[in-house]
Formats: sequence, structure tokens, C-alpha cells
Amino acid sequence: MFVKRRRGWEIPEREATPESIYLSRRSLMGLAGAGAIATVAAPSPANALIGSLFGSSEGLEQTLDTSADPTFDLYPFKRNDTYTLSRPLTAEADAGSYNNFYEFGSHKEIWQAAQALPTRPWTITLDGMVEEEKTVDIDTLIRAMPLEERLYRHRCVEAWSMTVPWSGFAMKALVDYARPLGSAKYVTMQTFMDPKVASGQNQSWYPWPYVEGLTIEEATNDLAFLVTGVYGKPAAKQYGAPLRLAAPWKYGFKSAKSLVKFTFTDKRPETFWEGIAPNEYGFWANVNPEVPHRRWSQAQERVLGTGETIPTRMFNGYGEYVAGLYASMSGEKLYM
Ligand SMILES: Nc1nc2c(c(=O)[nH]1)N[C@H]1C(S)=C(S)[C@@H](COP(=O)(O)O)O[C@H]1N2
Ligand SMILES: [Mo]
Repeated sequence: MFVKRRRGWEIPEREATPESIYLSRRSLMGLAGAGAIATVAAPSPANALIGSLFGSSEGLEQTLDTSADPTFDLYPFKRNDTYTLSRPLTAEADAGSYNNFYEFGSHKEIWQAAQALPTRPWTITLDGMVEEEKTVDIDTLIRAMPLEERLYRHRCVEAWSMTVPWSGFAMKALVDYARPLGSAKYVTMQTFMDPKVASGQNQSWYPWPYVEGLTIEEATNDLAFLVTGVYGKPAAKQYGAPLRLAAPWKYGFKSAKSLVKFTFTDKRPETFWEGIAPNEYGFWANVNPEVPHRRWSQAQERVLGTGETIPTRMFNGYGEYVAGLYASMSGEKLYM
């Protein structure tokens, strides 16, 4: 339950309106020479801004009530206190009404449109370089996994952030369950594909379905987490139900939503945003305040729902867990 109220972050964004919209639109137009890319609404502070100016939260509360979910009885999961936060949790109404889910629109107010996604029946396919390919029903999978709750920071490449109590299981548990061959180097994650329910998928200039990927070392790192729920209950559809990634040391676009397939491979996948704008979004996408996006600084972040701006931290504050993964990599664009 939550109290409907005006969302705090709207205020500073509204104050910032004229110049940031103007500048961002102009820099988007500057890409016109790059052909198709110019028609694509890439994630940017301008899109974030536009999303927050329109729309109301009428009906939001019903979308966040997931008590009809077949796994509802499992919640809340036991909290893993290893992952603590030094700032307050984002209000549920804020995190649940300000989302990136391009399948349902290239703006932030997709929570209503996302309700069209049928999340049962739902299966997860584990294929590619595995001992045996398999497809498992989502409820069977969830009930077989070591469930826990973790408080994580989330940093979008658009320079907004939030702090969320995710429920789910370590991605390592899924990798173990999939039994990849020793020769597999990457795991590719694929979002559902159904243009009948996801109107954004009719926009043929995007390379649907949404695909993301991690190295096996990243996927089995303690931090990589597969999310089934949030705020102590099954996740609402706008968060990417029934299964999405949370890789909190990377920009938010790595954390693909509403996953249907994990493919183990020895070839690095071309990921969704990398395919659209390879000079702005890369495979690694590790958070780094010192490496600006081509169109904006990454030094700071707007905290969703608070109106606050705070410094961004290296690896989003998770360097102790993941810095070692990249220590010996040279010649890779680790931070875009
Ligand atoms: N399938 C899919 N996954 C996605 C996206 C998307 O558009 N489609 N957006 C990404 C981006 S840019 C962010 S910041 C997060 C947002 O997650 P949230 O809406 O739960 O805050 O989802 C990521 N996963
Ligand atoms: Mo994002």
C-alpha cells in the first residue's frame, strides 16, 4: 500500500525543462546524418524528463498488487544482509511508475501499457552450450531456486538512480542449474517477443527482441541477481515480470526484463543498445562517473523520488565485488 502523492523528482526536472529539452533534442538531431539512428528514441535525460511531465498515477496501486501471482505464498523472501544501502529505499510508487521498458513505449510512463503482458503461462529456455537444452516452467524454476531479498542500488545510463529491495535468486544458481559446457564464455539473455501485446515491438527500427549478455564470470559473480519480485511480493509487470536481471554495477540497460531464454555461447552477443548506437552504448556498460556519455556527464545522478542529486560512484559503489573482473582487460570499452 502507498499513499498517492506528487512525486518529488518532478519538481527539479520541471525547473530544468527548457534548456535540457532543447539541448538534448538538438543533440539528437545532430545524429540525423547517421540515418536510421536519428529516428530511434535512445535513452537520454530528455526522454526521462518528458516521461515525468505527463500522465497520472490513477490505477497504479492495482498494478502493484500482485497477490494473484502463483508464487505469492513464497514472499517475503529472507533478506540477505550482505547487501546494505547507505541511503533510503525509493518509494514503491515512484519505482513502479517510472520505468524503462521500450517494448511498451520509449518513455517512462509504460506501467499501464505493460499490464497487457501475459506473464503466465511462462517458460524459461536454457540452451546453446549446455549439457542438455531444457525449457522449464517459471513457477517450477522459482520454487527450485535459493530465494532471497537484496537491497540494491540501480543506476540508469540516463543519470537517474534508485534503491530497490529486489527479491529473487543469485544468477549463479541458474547457471549451475543450466549446466553449461566448460567452453561457454558468455550467457545471452533474451526478452519475450510479442508485438501483439507490446506495441513498441512494432517499431521495426529497433532490433527486437531485447537481448543482453554477460560473461560467465560476471553471471556467476555474487552480485548478479535474477529478480522475481520487489517490495516483498512478486514483481509487477512494469518491472519486467516474471524474471529480470539486476546487475547493479552496470548501467540499468544491462538488466534485461521479462526474460524467456538464456543461451550459453562462446561468442560475445551483440546487445540491444549496442546494436542501435554502438558509439554510445557498449557490451560492458560498467558504471564510471569519470567516463561521460557522448551527450551528457555521468558524474552525478538524480535520485528518483527525492529531487536530490548525488555523486555517482565507480561501479555504482560495487567495486569491491567486481573490480577484479576487469583488472586485466585492456583495449575494451569497459565504461560505455
Ligand atoms: N526488455 C527490456 N529490458 C530493459 C529495458 C527495456 O527497455 N526493455 N530497459 C532497461 C533500462 S534502460 C533500465 S534503467 C531498467 C529499468 O528498470 P525499471 O523500470 O524496473 O526501473 O530496465 C532495463 N531493462
Ligand atoms: Mo536505463
